[in-house]
Parts: sequence; structure tokens; C-alpha cells
Amino acid sequence: MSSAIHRSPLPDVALLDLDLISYLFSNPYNVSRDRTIFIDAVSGRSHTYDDVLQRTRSLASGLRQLGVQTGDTVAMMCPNSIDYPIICYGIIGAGATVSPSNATYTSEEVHHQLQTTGAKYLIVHSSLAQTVKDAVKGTAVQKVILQTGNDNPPAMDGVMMPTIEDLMAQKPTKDLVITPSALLDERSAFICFSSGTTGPAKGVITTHRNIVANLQQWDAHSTHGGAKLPTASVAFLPFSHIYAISYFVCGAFLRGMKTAVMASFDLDVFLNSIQTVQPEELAVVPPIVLLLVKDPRVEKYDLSSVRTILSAAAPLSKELAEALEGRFRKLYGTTVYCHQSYGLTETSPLVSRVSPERMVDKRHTVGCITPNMQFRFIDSETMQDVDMTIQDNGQLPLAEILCRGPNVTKGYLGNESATKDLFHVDSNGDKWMRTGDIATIDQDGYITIHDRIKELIKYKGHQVIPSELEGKLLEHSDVDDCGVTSQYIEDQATELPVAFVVLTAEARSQPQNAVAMNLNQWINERVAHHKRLRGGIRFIDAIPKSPSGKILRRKLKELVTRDRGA
Ligand code: 4UU
Repeated sequence: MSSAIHRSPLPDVALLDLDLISYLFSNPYNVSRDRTIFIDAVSGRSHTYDDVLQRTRSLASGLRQLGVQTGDTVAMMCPNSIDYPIICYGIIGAGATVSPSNATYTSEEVHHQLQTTGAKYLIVHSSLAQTVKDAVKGTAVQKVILQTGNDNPPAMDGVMMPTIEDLMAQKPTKDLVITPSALLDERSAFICFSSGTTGPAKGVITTHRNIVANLQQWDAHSTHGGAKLPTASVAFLPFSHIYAISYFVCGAFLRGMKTAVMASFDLDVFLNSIQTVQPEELAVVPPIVLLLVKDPRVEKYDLSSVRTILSAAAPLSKELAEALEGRFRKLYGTTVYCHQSYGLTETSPLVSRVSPERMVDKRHTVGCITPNMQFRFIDSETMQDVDMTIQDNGQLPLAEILCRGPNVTKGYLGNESATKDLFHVDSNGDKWMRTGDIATIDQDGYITIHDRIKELIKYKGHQVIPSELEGKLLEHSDVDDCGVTSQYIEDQATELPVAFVVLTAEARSQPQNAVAMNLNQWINERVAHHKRLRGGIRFIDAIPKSPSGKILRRKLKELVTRDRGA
């Protein structure tokens, strides 16, 4: 059935048999050791390439002395900073795995991640220490390491709290732990969290092979036809998400990109940083494209260095991309290509992007298959291959993307059944990863994402998992049943989570506004900011369900659209 397999139109790249630390520190792009790589966008504090090397060695050595062993997991809950990449490399260089938590997570959310990974160590910024104080209870965490801010961290019973700064000040006595070739497919570098196609957040095993391969795939794809990699960047995307891990935490250092790092997004700081570090490319998500199109402050800064704007993690409309290109043309007379790449946490992350030589005619797709990857397209119901060639009526067929390649995860940590569901085994016994994304592919191999059949909601590129919100709503005594879906809001360029709730008889007799307010407050206290029910709570008599009791999310979505049209 080789005809069902779609390959990258680009040649494969020769993959290196190296672990992440050896690859990064081999300095394949000959970055000058005194080049400034990470600069704090507000304070101006910075690290050169050499600073990163030295501090990584010290931290790895300090972590080993503290007891970290090869194969351990070290959880991390820190806002973006210029030290963040060093902390990641230090952990991996000590032989351990990094499991990053989003810095806006609640105690419950962090607790779930710590339970899943069995992390023995947790590195936390002092401003978030209060959150982790409860999160570590009942987990395997033995030591909490503080990244010092201006805060007074709470005391934690039974756990020792050295500081990262102390560890980084150690003499780099031990060599970094190098993962041998035989273990590149076994040992994980990162465990990020994703819902995959269904169910709660799961720990995605990103092995050394996965991440190194994807960095190489990214570079081969981005430089195809002789294009140059960017030399500078501005980082606001959360470093706990695979997009930023790839582009900034690993990519910026690997490629020697001078990178202004923002702890959180602030438009003026972002624009000012662009003016200062002069990136050729901006790595963003769709709502930031919208902001750059609309906000008058854009005109106060010189953004003329920008040549390409890369949007990923959620759908971007052609209209919005063109509006931003128009703004740059008007302001500077320059041609800027606002384009997309597509990927998943489970694919480390890049799956497809627009090749430099096709920016003009293909930039409104999500690009072509990246080197070393293969796709097949299936009917999600029947699991049969779909012939993707253009039909007589000129339409391209729609089907779910399955993929395979060196960057595809082996599965979810400690969750065999979810891992099994992630893969489709074809008639040859080959394993293909299900993406839950519905797409077309044109005759040049360029892909357009049309729909998402998995449960996942994307709020500004962040994952919002419906079943998680449903679980929290069901814990409320007013709620008999519920179902969560999303609504796409064009003028915010994002989906918003919407809850349908069946109230108990007693709650039905209460003023509905007050009940909704209570439920919103309940949710807001329990989940991170980006998971709030911004699309609203709607009361309904019954949640549409299949005979087996599964929520019919399609039906919920139809209700949202119907209400909207009404
Ligand atoms: C429509 O969002 C990501 C990964 C983003 C990424 C980053 C750098 C992709 C390529 C890259 O170079 O991962 P997750 O796991 O948070 O979410 C994955 C899901 C996909 O299955 C898809 O539904 O996010 C959606 N998605 C997109 N949808 C990702 N990119 C796109 C896109 N258009 N460009």
C-alpha cells in the first residue's frame, strides 16, 4: 500500500546519533562563545553562549551532588527567564528528564503532573512556591529547589530547599551525563503534558532522539533552497510548551539566536524588544497576529527587521495573515510573509511548515511534510486510507492525518491504554500516530488543516482539555451533568471554552445569573487562567450523549453555532 504513504517533498536529513546535550554543545553552527544569546527583555541581564555552557556544567554538577541520578525526573515550575534554558540543560546534563509545568497552573494541576511523572525533585520560582507547597503533598518529591525572585517563599515541611543560584555557583566538577546511542530511543529529555486525542492531560515522552531529530528537521526544512536561519528572536511563548522548548529553549542556543526573553506577554515590551534585538522572524500564535494588526502601539516602534512571521499551535486565517502583511507593507514598504507551521507535543513538535521557496504561493497552508516524516490519511470512522487526489468536482478530499517519523513520541508515560489509542497499526504492522486533525493535501504536497476531531480546545495556542473542565464542574453541588466544547471568536483569533450545564433541581430554582457566577468562580479557583470558561456557561436540559454514554461533542458544537446564528 505504498501509494497511501505521503512523503516530504524535501530530501531526508542525515540524522545524528546524539543525545540533546551532546548535540547542542557540539556547536554545529560555530556560534561565537562571547555571543549574547539570552537577554532579559526588561532588565537587560544577559547570558553569552559561554555563560550558558559554564552554568549548565555547574548546575548539572550541583544537581548530581544533591542526589539527582540518571533517569530521574525533575519537575520545573518557573516563568520564562534567561536562566530557564540553563535549568533545562542542567537537568538533562545531570542525566535526568525535565518535566515543565505551565507557570500559571494551580496546585491541583501541578499535583496531577507530579503524580504522573513521579518526579523526585521540583525546581520552582519563589513567586510560585505557595502554589507548589500544596502540590507536592502526597507525591514523590523529596527536594524542592528554589529559583530566587523577590519573594519570601513559604516553609515546606520535610523538604530541603537549596537555591538554583547556589547550585549554579558550584564548581563544574563532573562531566555532563551523556546518553549513549543505545538509549537515545529510551531516555526522555522532556515530559510535557497533552491530552492527545482524548481524555485527561498525559505526560508525553519526548526522547533524546525525538527532540534532536526534530531540531535537525526544522533546520533542514527552514534552510531548504539556501535560506538563512534567523539570527535573533523575541520569546514570550511559555517555555513549558513544546513550541517554545523547540524554538527558544533549544533552538535559540543551538542556532546562536540573540533572544530577548519575556517573563510574560506585554505588547510594549515585545515591540521594544523587536526594535532592540532586530529579529528576522517572529514566532507567535494567532491572537498575537491579531494584536499586531490592530494595536496602534505597533507604529511607535521600529519593526523593520522582521521578514517572516511564523504562527503555530492554532489555526490562523488567511485574512488575518494578509492584514498583518499589509500593515508591514504600509509601515516599512517591506514584504513580510506571515505563514504557519503545524505540529503537536507528541511530534516534538514540527510536522509541517512552509518551505522558504514556497512562501509566496503556499504561505496560507500549514506547509508541507517536514523531512524524514511520512503521512497517511484515513477516514477516522472506518480507519481506511483515503485517496487524497483531487476529485472531479475540483475538491480536495478531507481526512485525518496519521504520521510517523523519528520525532514521534513512543507514547504517554505510564499509560499503556492511551498510548495504544494514540497509534494505528496498519496491515503491514507499521505504527502510525493519530493526530486528530482533519486536513487536505494539494498536488504539491501542501497541507491545510480544516478541523480537529479530537476533544482538545486551543485557547490562544494553549491546550484546554474539555474532560478536565467537566470533571471540575461535576464536583460542584449545583451540577447534575455537563459537557464542554468551544466557540471560535474571530475578533479574538481564538477558540473559547464553553460549558453546557444541566443543573440540579434545586439550582434550577435559583437566579441563573448567580448560579453561573458561582460556577465561574468555582472553575477560576481550580484551573489555570487560560482554561477559564471565557465562552460562557449555558444551561441545558440534557447533555447529548451516545447510547454508550459518551458526550456527543459534535452536537454540543452545533448548539454553540446554532445559538450564535440565532
Ligand atoms: C491549526 O500546539 C502545539 C505545537 C505547535 C507547534 C509549534 C512549533 C507546531 C509546529 C512548530 O513548528 O502542540 P499541542 O500539542 O499543544 O497542540 C497540537 C494541536 C494540533 O493537533 C492541532 O490541532 O494544535 C493544533 N495546531 C494547529 N491547528 C497546531 N498547529 C496548528 C496550525 N493550524 N498551524
